[in-house]
Amino acid sequence: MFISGQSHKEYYKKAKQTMNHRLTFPSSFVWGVATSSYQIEGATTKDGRGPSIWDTFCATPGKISDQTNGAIACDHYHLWEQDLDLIQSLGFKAYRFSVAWPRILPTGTSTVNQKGLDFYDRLVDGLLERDIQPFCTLYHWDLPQTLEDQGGWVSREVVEAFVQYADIVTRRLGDRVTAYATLNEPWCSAYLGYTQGEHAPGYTDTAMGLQAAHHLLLAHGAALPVMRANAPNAQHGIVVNLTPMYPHSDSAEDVALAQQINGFVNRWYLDPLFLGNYPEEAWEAYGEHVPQTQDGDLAIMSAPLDFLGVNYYSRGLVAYDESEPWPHAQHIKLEDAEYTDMGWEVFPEGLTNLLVQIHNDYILPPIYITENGAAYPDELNDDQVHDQARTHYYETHLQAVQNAMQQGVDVRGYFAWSLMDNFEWAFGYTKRFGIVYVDYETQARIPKDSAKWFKELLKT
Ligand code: IFM
Repeated sequence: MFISGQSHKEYYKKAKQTMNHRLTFPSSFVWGVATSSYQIEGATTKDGRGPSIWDTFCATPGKISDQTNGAIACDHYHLWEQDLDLIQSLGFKAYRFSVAWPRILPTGTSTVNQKGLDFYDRLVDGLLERDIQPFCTLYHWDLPQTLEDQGGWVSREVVEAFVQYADIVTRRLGDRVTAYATLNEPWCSAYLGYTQGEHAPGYTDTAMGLQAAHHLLLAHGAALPVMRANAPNAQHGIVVNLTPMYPHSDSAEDVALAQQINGFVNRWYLDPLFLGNYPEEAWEAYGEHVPQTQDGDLAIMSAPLDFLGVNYYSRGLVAYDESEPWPHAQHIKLEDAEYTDMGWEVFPEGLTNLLVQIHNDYILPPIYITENGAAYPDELNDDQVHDQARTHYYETHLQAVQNAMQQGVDVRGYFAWSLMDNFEWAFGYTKRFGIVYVDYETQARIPKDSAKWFKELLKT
């Protein structure tokens, strides 16, 4: 996760050389596509769904770049059957979706909305009928607004609320689901939502972010025994986003900075989950902002897992710069590198290095790559989208996964982000991550060339 020692030129030379290698994965390898509730479902006021923090955030002027929201999104709530047909037609055998907490418990706790549960019940059955394994994430950022009004993830009471919610969903869906993830990307919920403010609920306070992170992992750990009791044959885990940090130069400052940020971004989550403690140096560095904890919290947070979901998009490349606010990091853009429409460097080797490094640093359960993909400014012409750059991204990242597996990392599956273009949070509908193009006017789904590439790949 903290990696140094290879020049950019060397990397690109090597990446080109490895390009034509064949992709060969074990026959048991799980191939899937991923989405999340708020990004695709729409129908935010239908059938008793309560408001979430994202409905509130989107209604706040200036928060979403194109002033949109998830009210309609891909209208998946109504078009789910055709979407499952689409997944099947592309040859994927697994689908990672998330449940919208405010559909199940419109005010966060107590009153259960049966219609919300019915929707996911039908979805899961629909997947099984099509021979697609359901991978269900319980929390992909749409916290019920009522819970946020009571302090959200900063308040310890949210832990009990999450356990109740996890209990209700897993009791209903049970072992029909192949794998449950408690949380998607707790760093994003905590840091982007409470420290940096780019995501809902939009606070800008370091201590709040760290307290939220603590309660997220605590809620995750507290829910696991309940989930296991309700679905004893399902796999139970968590999904984290990991960004391997690289120093821009070999200078002592750059190297120390990359190591420090690795502590904040990656180890802040992995150490509690797999070592049962917070990384010491990062804890020291946060000083007065560290979270309030109680005895036994870390034991709960580090409960054994059946799988770890890893989301990877890019690396971090940092240089120490005194003029930047603490921790004095300048995020470097290279002239000779490729970047996606998000401004994220295309760096497949980072995925290999990351996987090998965490495999060496922790005793891990099997890994699924639960998200990987790229946004590009796609153009639709004659019902075709020639998204060569995206296909190239997938091909090279799959090679990176394969390289890690050859070095002993136990990766069991790969989910492309995303099945279709959708609501990209603070960027609204301006970024397209799908392998299927969505015409938001007509809700037509048009497989891009990358989807056709996957279809061919999966045939073999
Ligand atoms: O769209 C998001 C997703 O919701 C979480 N992981 C990163 C994706 C791309 O930004």
